[in-house]
This record gives sequence, structure tokens and C-alpha cells, in this order.
Amino acid sequence: MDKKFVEAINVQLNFEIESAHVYLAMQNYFAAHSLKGFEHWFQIQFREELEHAQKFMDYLNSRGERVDIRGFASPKNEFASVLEILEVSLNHEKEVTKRINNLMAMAIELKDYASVSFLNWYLNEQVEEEANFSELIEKVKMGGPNGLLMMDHQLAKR
Ligand code: OFO
Repeated sequence: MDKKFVEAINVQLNFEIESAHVYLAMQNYFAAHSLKGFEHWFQIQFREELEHAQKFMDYLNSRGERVDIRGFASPKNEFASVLEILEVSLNHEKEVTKRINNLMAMAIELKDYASVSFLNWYLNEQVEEEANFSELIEKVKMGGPNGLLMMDHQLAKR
């Protein structure tokens, strides 16, 4: 594979692990505020991010390339409200989408069609990730304080 593209995938797989930590901090914020449903929902989100990272790692390994694990800055642990968490999350996902789009553009440019096919999964996943957070934001905005508790109940079912 093209070396610059391998490097770009390494950057992204490390960003997926960083994303996992972003949601892990949020999960524990909800735990501290006794919002069990949100806690559970963000725990699943945390695990999904690790799966996204794993998929990239498996892909590089299967193509005979080297995975390079790196560090990252501490995530944000304190928030003013549930709405703030969801808005930070949506913006985070928009950033991920931008990065995946850039990887796809690189794969097309390189005529690396195996990577184009591989990255399609992430493009679809990002549509879902952004939709999930947009929907939660709308529900919190509409619901008021009682709505938040009802939502907490529902999110326990993810
Ligand atoms: Fe891996 O999609 Fe969210 O960050």
C-alpha cells in the first residue's frame, strides 16, 4: 500500500481509540450523575469506537502493513449539561466523518479499490453516528427535565 495512505489510516485508527476515551469520560460523567440509561448508552458507544479501531488494525495487518499505536490528550471529563455532552459528541462525529471522507478521497486518488470498498463501511457508519446524536439532541431539547428521565429509561435498552 502507499506509505502516506498507511500513515493516514494509522492516524485514523488512533483517533478511533481517542474517540473511545472521549465517550468513556462521558459514560463516567453519567455514572456520577445517576443517569444509568445514558451511562449504558455511552458504554456501548465506547465499545463501538474500539471496534472501529480494531477494524482498521485488522485491515492494515491483513494487507501486510504495520499498525502504529500512539498516545493522545486527556478527554474532557466535566460538562455543564447533558445537552452539552450531546453537542460535543455530534461535533466529534462530524470531525470523524470529515476524516473518513478524506481517507476515501485518498483511496480513490490512489486507485486503491480494496480500500475504497473497505472505507464504505465507515461512510455508512458515520451517517448513523451523526443521526443518533442529532436525534438525542432533539429529544433533550423537546423533553424538559421529566423528558430527560424518560429518555434515560429508554436509552438503557440500547
Ligand atoms: Fe468511530 O465513529 Fe464515532 O467517533
